[in-house]
Amino acid sequence: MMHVDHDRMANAIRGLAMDAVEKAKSGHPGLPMGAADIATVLFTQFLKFDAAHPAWADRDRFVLSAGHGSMLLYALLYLTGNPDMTLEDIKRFRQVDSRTPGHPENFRTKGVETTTGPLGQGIATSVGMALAERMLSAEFSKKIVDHHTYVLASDGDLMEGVSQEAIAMAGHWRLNKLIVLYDDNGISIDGPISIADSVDQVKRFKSAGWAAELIDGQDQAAIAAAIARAQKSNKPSLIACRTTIGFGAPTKAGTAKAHGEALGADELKGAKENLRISPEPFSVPDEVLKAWRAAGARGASARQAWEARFAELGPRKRAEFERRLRHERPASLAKALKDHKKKLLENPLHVATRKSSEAAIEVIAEAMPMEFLAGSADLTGSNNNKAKSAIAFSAKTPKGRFIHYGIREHGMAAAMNGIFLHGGFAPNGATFLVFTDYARPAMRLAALMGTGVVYVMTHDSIGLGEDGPTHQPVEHLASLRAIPNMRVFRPADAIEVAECWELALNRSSGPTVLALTRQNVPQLRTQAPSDNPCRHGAYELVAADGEAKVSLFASGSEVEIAVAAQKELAARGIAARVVSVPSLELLLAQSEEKQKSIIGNAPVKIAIEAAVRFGWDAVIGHDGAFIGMHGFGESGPAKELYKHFGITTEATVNAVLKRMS
Ligand SMILES: Cc1ncc(C[n+]2csc(CCOP(=O)(O)OP(=O)(O)O)c2C)c(N)n1
Repeated sequence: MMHVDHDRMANAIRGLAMDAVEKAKSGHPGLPMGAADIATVLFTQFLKFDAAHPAWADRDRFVLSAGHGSMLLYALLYLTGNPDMTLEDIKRFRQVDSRTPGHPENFRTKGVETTTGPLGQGIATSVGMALAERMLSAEFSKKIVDHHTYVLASDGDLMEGVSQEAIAMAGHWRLNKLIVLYDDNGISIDGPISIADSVDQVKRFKSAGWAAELIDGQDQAAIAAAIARAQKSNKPSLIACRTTIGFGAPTKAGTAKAHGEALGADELKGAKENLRISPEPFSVPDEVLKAWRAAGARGASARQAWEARFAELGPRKRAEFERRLRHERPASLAKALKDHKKKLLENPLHVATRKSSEAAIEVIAEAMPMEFLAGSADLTGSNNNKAKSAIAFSAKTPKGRFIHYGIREHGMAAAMNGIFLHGGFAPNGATFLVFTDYARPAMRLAALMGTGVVYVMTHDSIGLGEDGPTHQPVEHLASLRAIPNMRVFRPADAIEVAECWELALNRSSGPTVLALTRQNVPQLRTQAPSDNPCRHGAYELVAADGEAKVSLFASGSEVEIAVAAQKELAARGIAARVVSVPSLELLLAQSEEKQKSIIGNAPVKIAIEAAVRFGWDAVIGHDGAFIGMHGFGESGPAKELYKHFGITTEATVNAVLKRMS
């Protein structure tokens, strides 16, 4: 085969990026042009991948954390021969329904490992990927799992706070197969980085337990030598690659003008002349394309060798590995939870839902001990999501299945995305519900990408008591429910907790929040039908005696209040029913007919939830009564607070009487 030199291969990336951005009149040419040498060295000499099989389990992962430079990734996918990326796709950059959207979307484009664009998310997600690799490798052996996670990160990625959480975790866990290539071009949108930042990134990473060095990111030999060193390190590695943004552009190179807009006809012409590439848009010389295709097929033999090793595993181990990667649950899970519910009916548990969640977790962890991967952001004893059998994960105990994430809610949520995307685990992470605010950007991405992660969010209302309004969520349920594809469950008792856990673990198309109480609640369910009524979001828990005049809707800890009010109303001769609503948005996603059957047509509709009203009008109507919070909470014992804010049986009964008079 004819030898094509590195520069021509790198310039093919530059040419495609410039042309695609120019055609779309939108996008970011600067990063692909500056980082083309890094990408070319990585993809032609180091990255273990087979372009024809982008989902091969033991491939190296490549995360473009600086998602705005998406044309770098699309050019690489096309050049290396990913079957789903054609030149036509490149020409449709940033168009509706294209495989080349503004920022990389893993659910749209094969070969894109994770969705990036919100800066910092990619690097934080990659820590979860590297963590999953470490764990799965320890379990299934290096013969089956042995790959690197490479990240291309920009100044913006490293300025975002979440990157600090991520690098601290990776350093602490000694994730030495994580290699971050930092596109150190000193430029962001507003101009030189120096106007806003003076961090020494090499020192910063070193202090977090990384190997770190600064190299010339336009020098292919230096890049290759640094990656080779990083591969041998016993620490995660940062390679700060000094580059020129918009490399090759005659007047815009090295300036913020190259960052985020089309170069314009003259500048583009000049850049192509400088780089000695054809003025013809989207043209890649045959021999250059061939050289790239050869690079894309370079890993085929490694993949085949892996397949042979995999075939040597026993059939059970093979099936287990494949099931785990498909995010399917073992058959034993359903049975274990069914038995658990049966036991609860025989011996009811009148405890906080965080405690009944702990009881469910004991059963779940026994059914899926190696894939159920819990963790907490330093609230393990309060969140109650650690199974007794689970030992802590650490650099020395990679088979540990409980992760002490430290006080890093955002890093935890992003890492969970990476763990899920890597495959092999059902990750759940815990903190207080109010601190979902700290994890929210990663939770939103989880919903967008459809990662089946579970958030165990305890202390879910004013019911947490004395810690006061800083710790008492009021708007969080509504705001989480507003995220498309986010499922929020607020179970009322031990049986619902088990049912919601089952639904959460079987959901591989999106994330689930389990909102759990600090305070005790009674077990209200006296039956556990073989199907799971929580799957409709709501169901009638207590029927009215005769035709219902009143429907009481409640979630979580307030279902107890609804049940008590129903009894009191019955004593006064008023027929009321109670509908438990573990998931409001799931109820509202049911068919019209199903919703009608659950919501019913009693003339008086009341909702009770120790949170803001937002969202409940869809069930109770504008004229329905809402018993809940109207502002922030207060510090005090939980029982006093419920009285103080009027979230009581008495207030519920009075609201009914007022509406019936
Ligand atoms: C969380 C977040 N905040 C803001 C932005 C908008 N944004 C896109 S790129 C960018 C900065 C780009 O600077 P740098 O990371 O150095 O990239 P380069 O200029 O090298 O392409 C910003 C602020 C974003 N994508 N994500």
